[in-house]
Amino acid sequence: MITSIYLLLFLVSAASAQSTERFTFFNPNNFSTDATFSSTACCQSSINCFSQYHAGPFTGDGRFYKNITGLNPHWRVNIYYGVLLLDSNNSGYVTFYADGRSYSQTTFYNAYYYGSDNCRYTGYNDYRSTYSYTIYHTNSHLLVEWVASGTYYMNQAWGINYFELTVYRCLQNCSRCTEQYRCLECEPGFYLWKNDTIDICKPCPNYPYNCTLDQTTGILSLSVEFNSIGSISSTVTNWTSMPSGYFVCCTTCGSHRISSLIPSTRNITKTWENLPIHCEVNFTMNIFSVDTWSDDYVFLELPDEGQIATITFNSEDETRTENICGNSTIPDEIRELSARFPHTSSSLKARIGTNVTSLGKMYLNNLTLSIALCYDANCLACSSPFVCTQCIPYYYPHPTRSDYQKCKQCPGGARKCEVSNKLYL
Ligand SMILES: [Ca+2]
Ligand SMILES: [Ca+2]
Repeated sequence: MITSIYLLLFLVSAASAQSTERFTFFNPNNFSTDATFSSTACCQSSINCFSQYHAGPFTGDGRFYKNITGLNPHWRVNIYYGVLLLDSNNSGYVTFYADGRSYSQTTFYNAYYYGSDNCRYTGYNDYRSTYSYTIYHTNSHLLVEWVASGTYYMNQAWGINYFELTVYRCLQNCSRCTEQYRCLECEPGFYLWKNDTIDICKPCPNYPYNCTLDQTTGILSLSVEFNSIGSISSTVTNWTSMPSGYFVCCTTCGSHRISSLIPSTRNITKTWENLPIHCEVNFTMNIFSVDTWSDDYVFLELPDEGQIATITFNSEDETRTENICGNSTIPDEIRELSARFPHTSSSLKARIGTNVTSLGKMYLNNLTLSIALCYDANCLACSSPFVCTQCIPYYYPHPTRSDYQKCKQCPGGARKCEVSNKLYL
């Protein structure tokens, strides 16, 4: 959690949408130490620093560190800092660590001979060295440490006088990436669309609920609704019942924790809007047939196109032996209803219902809507996810293989072009 102190400590130079964030800070009070550090034992006003003073001789100690937390998703960081070795020469050294791994050692030996005399006692030279490391880093926290070791003599000090952290952020809405344009995982409510040159996290059509895109098949699965293990509150969004008020969400049927009940002769409807360009839709769901059914059926219907799938149950079926819920003497049944059909409109309205005449007979859960995306970013229509049949202006569908047809730019910048038979062969 970012505290107000933390905010004061950091000077954020980049907005969240930009590719880098830079934090420049130097206030010793915001670091932790294993020893006493003082700004009064440091340089004159022209150099911002603070240091640890040793009235040695002794064997070294002293650690100056900070655990930086709450970093935005990123793939690398640059760390820039300055180490000070003041006044005396000696045989100690300062090691810098990032997340426990050592990166640099600054020996004290150089201070007296090679520095200029800007700090602490005049007549004793001081040495400042700056370091810059760009490292692969993805965690939301980063531990930076400077540790002094070795043998010290009288009247000397070491310190840090600058620290700057540059965070190379993942693309917008990407929660994990390997480089700026390559995303591994999107934030909740977004799905990962991988292209040749850049990965994009696109919002799920039923935002803010989750969805996932299978990169191999090009199938986008929207969140499971009426989830048997999910939260109750998210499962009925945007569903309406006919007649209204009859749709009961989230009761139980035996050991099946959360299912949804559709009372007899009623149905429920939902509309999905703003679907990405696609060519096919697939519904799957579990249907619970409870107690007595006499060749009654459950249907999935597209109101504009009629019923596209039905599933029929009969409680007299010999295979039906187990009681799940309802009347304990009448066996019940759970079967999957799935329906796969061509579909291209950006809007999809589906209705689910039953003709069973008694109350409390039908439940459903784990409803999933999957759509086969036209995967190419420049594609307007496709026959399958990776076979585009119509492209945006200035592009044409270029057949590479029988199962792969991608949009390519028309030669000479033409707005419209077609691939010839010769090209095709
Ligand atoms: Ca000095
Ligand atoms: Ca029963």
